[in-house]
Amino acid sequence: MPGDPTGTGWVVSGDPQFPVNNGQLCIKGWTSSNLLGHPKRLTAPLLRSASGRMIPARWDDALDLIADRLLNLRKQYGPESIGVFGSGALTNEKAYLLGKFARVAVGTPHIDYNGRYCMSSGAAGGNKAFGIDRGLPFPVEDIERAEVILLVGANAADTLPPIMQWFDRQKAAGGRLIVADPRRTSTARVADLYLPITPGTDLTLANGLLFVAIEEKLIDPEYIAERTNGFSAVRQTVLAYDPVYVERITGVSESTLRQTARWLAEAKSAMVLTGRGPEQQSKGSDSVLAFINFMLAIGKVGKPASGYGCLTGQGNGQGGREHGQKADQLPGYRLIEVDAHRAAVAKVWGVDPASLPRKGKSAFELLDSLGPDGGIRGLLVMGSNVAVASPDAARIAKRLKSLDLLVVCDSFPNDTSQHAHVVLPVNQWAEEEGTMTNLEGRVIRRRVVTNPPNGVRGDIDILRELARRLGCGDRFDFHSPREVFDELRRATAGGIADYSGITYERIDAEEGVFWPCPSEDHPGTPRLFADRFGHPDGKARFHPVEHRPAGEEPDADYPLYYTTGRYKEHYNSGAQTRLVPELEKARPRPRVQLHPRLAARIGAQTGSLLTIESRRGRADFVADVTPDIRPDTVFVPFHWGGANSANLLTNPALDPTSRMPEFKVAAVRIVEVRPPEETPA
Ligand SMILES: Nc1nc2c(c(=O)[nH]1)N[C@H]1C(S)=C(S)[C@@H](COP(=O)(O)OP(=O)(O)OC[C@H]3O[C@@H](n4cnc5c(=O)[nH]c(N)nc54)[C@H](O)[C@@H]3O)O[C@H]1N2
Ligand SMILES: Nc1nc2c(c(=O)[nH]1)N[C@H]1C(S)=C(S)[C@@H](COP(=O)(O)OP(=O)(O)OC[C@H]3O[C@@H](n4cnc5c(=O)[nH]c(N)nc54)[C@H](O)[C@@H]3O)O[C@H]1N2
Ligand SMILES: [Mo]
Repeated sequence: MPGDPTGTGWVVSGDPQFPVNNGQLCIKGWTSSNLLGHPKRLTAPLLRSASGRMIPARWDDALDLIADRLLNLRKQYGPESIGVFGSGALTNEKAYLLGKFARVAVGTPHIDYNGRYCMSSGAAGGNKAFGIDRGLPFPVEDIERAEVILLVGANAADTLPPIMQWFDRQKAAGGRLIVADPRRTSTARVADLYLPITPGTDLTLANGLLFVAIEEKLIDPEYIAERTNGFSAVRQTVLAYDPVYVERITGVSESTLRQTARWLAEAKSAMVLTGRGPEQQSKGSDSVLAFINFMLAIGKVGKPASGYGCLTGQGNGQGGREHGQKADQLPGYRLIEVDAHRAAVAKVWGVDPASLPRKGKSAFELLDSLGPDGGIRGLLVMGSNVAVASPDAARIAKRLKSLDLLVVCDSFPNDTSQHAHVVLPVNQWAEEEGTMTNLEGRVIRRRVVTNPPNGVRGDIDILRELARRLGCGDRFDFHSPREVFDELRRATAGGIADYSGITYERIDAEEGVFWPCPSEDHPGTPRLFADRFGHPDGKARFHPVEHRPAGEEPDADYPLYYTTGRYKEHYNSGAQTRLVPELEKARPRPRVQLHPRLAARIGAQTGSLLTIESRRGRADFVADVTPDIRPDTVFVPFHWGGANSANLLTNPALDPTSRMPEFKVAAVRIVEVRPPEETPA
């Protein structure tokens, strides 16, 4: 095919008319066609034989076996012995159906998803402060018009390349960009001001910004009085966060702190946007609240081109958290512990509200309960490679191995399906339709462009067929994503994330529709909070939050901060991107970033092989010596499993509100340094 750079017969290109990316894609996007006809693609269900080998099987046999084992577990140990694990990679339709499957067909409370590792702290902060969680309460085009933007622990140049154009235009228009990150990332390099923050201290930084704003009379008393509640308690708390104290904790100098506060507060329009840096901490939701406190106090939320936003992660990171695959949620962003919410959804599902399970375990807690002693003996995984993505990965691998039944639905074998008893091969993105909701709350469509290989089925078909075998066929008789979407619309009606006015036809005609959209003649809601917040009184809420140490701080035994994140060329657990030759060639393995001063102290250079150890485990990484990181911190990307897994070392300390694990802070030591010539090729 002409102009086919991947040689796959397919060309993936952006739509220049689409208002979010204006046609731009990242390297993972335009090489993704490699995955459609990939030789590693799963094309038949696999069953583990008595000898341990995986053997191809007929669909009916695989589905019968799964249903049979699930029924047995349920009979012997009760429905709570079965867990379900979903994903922000699933379309809205699949996420919705998976939540219903767990609660209605299986009857278990234990369903959660990888968004717990991703969006849950940002979501918890937004819900508490604003009464609504939508990643960005405004369209991305507003970024261009913001005079000042503070990006906290978000490396958008690598993780959201198509969005960077909005920051480029913002800067071209004279705007200022500030970046807070322990590493001088490619995003930090284009910033006007860079804050080399100590890992795990974002909350203190934000309280320090508010201290400065109060001291320098930069706050907006009128806005605070009219649009918010609870400022006095926050004012009281932040009085202790003078710049000298803040510098000691965060490593950000007094002058830089004051400059940041002034730029943001004095601008006509300003934004604070957070990524996983401040969120993936055992105080992630309080860190988010601290930044929101500051933005509310300077009167910048709900004003034009202003506000707080959380940069959503996965393709459907937003929609994935709205339709009930989270342990505490039901469709439409309803809560499973609220009786009125249970009743509304039960009515659409045609079940007795009392039959709906209550809230289940959060992602890490669910995985850590696998096996006979934990009580969850069977697990269905749809769209996550939990063996690589979870903190303290060796502990989770052991848990996976102790299951009576592990079912993995995926297009490729991965580090998790290695432990499975049954693997079911599913469609990929280009082979099925459905909807996704992007970081702006814009519901968009996924379209079919090619047929799946023979032998492959859709996730929705799998759920229907399993539900039928579990005796619930009539409630899961869906033969297309559209049919699921029609029920989703009804189930979300009246909820916070109300999709009832959204149709596939409208999405096509309008370049996506923003929720809430309560009726077909409602225009959708691109901008939230201009007039009111989501709480019943329409006001935003301040929350006093205090500094506290990370779950584990460096000490004499483990003297270094360990933090983790991403490369531009790989995606999450790497299950797909490690299969794409161009990406694998560009980044064949993880490297540990460390500062020249630290390298000199331990006798390492670029290319040396370092053995790094935490209280959970040890792993070898090739050194990448660079001044672009704090001297007290090492950084490793988490896209690999096995012996190269960053998560062998991470600490599963959980945020008490969001139950988000602390991927961004642990304490480690370097126990061995081998010279570059001993590094395996
Ligand atoms: N190329 C690529 N793009 C992706 C993904 C991918 O895997 N690869 N994944 C997608 C997903 S699911 C997500 S959630 C997003 C994530 O997007 P980002 O949030 O941008 O990604 P991360 O690299 O996890 O973390 C961002 C930065 O946080 C910094 N950091 C570490 N510790 C701290 C801290 O304590 N405080 C602060 N302020 N910063 C800290 C890291 O140095 C890193 O540069 O990316 C999405 N896009
Ligand atoms: N140390 C450390 N660990 C982290 C993070 C970090 O920053 N540091 N970040 C965390 C974050 S933000 C995230 S989001 C997680 C992500 O990590 P994972 O949850 O492992 O997500 P992916 O690697 O995207 O894996 C998705 C799997 O689902 C499959 N898949 C994709 N689409 C579908 C579908 O439609 N149906 C089915 N059945 N399967 C599908 C893919 O083939 C792949 O095998 O990792 C978390 N883990
Ligand atoms: Mo994520």
